[in-house]
Amino acid sequence: MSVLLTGFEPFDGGTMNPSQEIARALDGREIAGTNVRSRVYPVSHARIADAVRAALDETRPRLVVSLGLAGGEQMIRLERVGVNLADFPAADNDGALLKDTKLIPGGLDAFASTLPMREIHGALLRAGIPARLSNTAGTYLCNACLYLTGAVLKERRGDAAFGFIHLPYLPEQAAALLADPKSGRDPDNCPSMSLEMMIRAVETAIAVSLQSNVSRPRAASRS
Ligand code: PCA
Repeated sequence: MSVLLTGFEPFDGGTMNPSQEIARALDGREIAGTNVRSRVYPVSHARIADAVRAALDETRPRLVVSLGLAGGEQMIRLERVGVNLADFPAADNDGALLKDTKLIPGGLDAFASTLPMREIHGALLRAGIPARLSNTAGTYLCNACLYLTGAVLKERRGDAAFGFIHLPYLPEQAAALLADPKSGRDPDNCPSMSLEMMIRAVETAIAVSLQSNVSRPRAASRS
């Protein structure tokens, strides 16, 4: 039984994405006796559903923790819900700029994360890591990842717990934005968090989820 940890490739002209760095850093690690297997998803409406399906089929996880960058966010953001809507603030990496589009026509309106978000939140704060609960993952690819993970698990009758965590910029990204006058970044509001702290946050989220009751063992017939 494994943990599937997913990140996203860089997007919107960027060259880094903390979620990709964390997914790579933790790939193959063991947390609370469970092996972490990582995948990096494309920032692409056309390709994300197949990528989610392939990752779930290849790893058959008991727990799915997905990560993405929320540029400008000040802290770790624990997403509680993914909605059936693509309404992009910017074009994706294939140049698609979707508006008012269902991720799955006729699908459920939303999927709620089944990670123990309240416990994760408390554990992060106790570990000295700023974090907050969030009721919207936006309407871009991170929301699509959360919604589609819920939808594919339901389709496969999977019982893995799943959820999404948004991350702030890495310090290097914030510094590059502040160095670029064209970025329009306000020096009074350009937060970031070290990779080391974000890795600790994700390790904590995985450990708390594995120790909680929500990640029930699979039925023998499907394992
Ligand atoms: N963040 C974007 C998509 C990929 C990522 O890392 C988002 O918040 O939707």
